[in-house]
Amino acid sequence: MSTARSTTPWLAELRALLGPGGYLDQPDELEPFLGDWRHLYRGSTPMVALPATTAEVAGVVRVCAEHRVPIVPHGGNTSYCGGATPRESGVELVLGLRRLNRIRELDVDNYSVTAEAGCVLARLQAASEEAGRYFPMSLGSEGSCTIGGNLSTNAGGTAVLRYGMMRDLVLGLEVVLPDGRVLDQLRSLRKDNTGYDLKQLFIGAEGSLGVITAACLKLFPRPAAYATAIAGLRSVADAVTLLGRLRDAVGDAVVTFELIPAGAMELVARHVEAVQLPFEAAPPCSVLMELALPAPDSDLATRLEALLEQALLSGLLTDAVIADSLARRDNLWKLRESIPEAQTREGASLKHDISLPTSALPGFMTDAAPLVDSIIPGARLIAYGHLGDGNLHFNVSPPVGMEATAFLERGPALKRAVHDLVASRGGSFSAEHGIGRLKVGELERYENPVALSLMRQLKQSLDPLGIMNPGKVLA
Ligand code: 2HG
Ligand code: ZN
Repeated sequence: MSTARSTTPWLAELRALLGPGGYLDQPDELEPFLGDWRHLYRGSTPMVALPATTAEVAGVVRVCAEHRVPIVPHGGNTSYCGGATPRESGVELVLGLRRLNRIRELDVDNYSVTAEAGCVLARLQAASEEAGRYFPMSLGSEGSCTIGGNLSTNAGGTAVLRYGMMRDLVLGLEVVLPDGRVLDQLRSLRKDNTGYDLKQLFIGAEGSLGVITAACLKLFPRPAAYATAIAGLRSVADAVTLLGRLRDAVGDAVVTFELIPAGAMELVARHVEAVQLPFEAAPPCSVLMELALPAPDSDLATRLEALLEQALLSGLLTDAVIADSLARRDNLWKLRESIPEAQTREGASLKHDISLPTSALPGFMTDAAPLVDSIIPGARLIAYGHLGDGNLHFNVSPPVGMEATAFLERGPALKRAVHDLVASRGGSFSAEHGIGRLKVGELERYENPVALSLMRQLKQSLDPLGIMNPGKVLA
């Protein structure tokens, strides 16, 4: 394959441009780039370009524009929707950003950091920490996902309640446009009212409008005091009430508020070693909550304890455990972060990444649970996650004993019913995982027609040749 293709002019031009070490084109080297980690898609490509500078990215894009070669930007390959996987045609170039990974500047006084797209999230967190600052984006895949991917999918995670999504953490952006020009808006300003906010166009666009090469991101005071607890409750409605009480009492100190239903605890208990369950019997709902303050505050845990005690006395909670050591805190976090892995180990699952106004979640759950059962009788609904910001991973495992194929065949019917219900309540079918290839049809179905036509106009005007990650986000 590589000999036949080596005569293709654009491949030869890219080899000359990038030099040895700047691309991969042998079958075994290409292999890791051909599939997404959920095994939803498997495509093909003749080359993975690995530019190390923004100028090289611009050069690659110019060659591709000239030869009409589609480009698939690729970060840490942790997309949930196949956004970074080439399609099956074999004519798309994968543009790997892992060599473009420098932290260009960390401005302590300005509370900002400028990093390149291929920088792994955990590295940025560590560099911020070393400088006495805090970068709050926090996700299960932080050891391998990259800043470029976080921006391109507008990542969420477990601290959105307090700090917002990736979009909210951006001060400036550098983007290579589909014609190879570089949009340099790497400003580190908190106030800048100079026309349209162009950077926002590229955040969440999954590489369909250009390639994000670097970003200037907001930093925050480093938390010095934490208080972490898990509470058992009877219902999602009670969890929403608890969240209100907590926020009333300690305001923005509430960083994390994650729902863990009994079914999720059972899966973790079955499949993940070394996690200790906090309660003898799993309550219908549990909530992992974490408060944090920048100043040392030995009182924070005591205040949380008092709040939870009050809630217990008033009957809102059925149980509560405060993490009184770092090891216990880590254990609670491991319990939460292990849910996706535990559900995968259990077998097939059908995932829905939904969000609603937090106030609408209890009513939604009341109606959605019987809906699931009516479509797949006996199916196990494991709706968990970021309750504090209204985002639940409404994931379903098969009834015990049901064949995976028979179960997965019911997927489209279930998806339609769940997404229809979400839409009817003013919610979103993609809260934090993006559209990628997986949800292109859902966007067409549920997006407001005026918004959809504006998106198409934008795509057409920025990428008239249609070379930027075609078939992702928009059909
Ligand atoms: C999480 O919050 C991730 O753990 C994964 O977003 C969700 O696997 C999922 O559906
Ligand atoms: Zn999540």
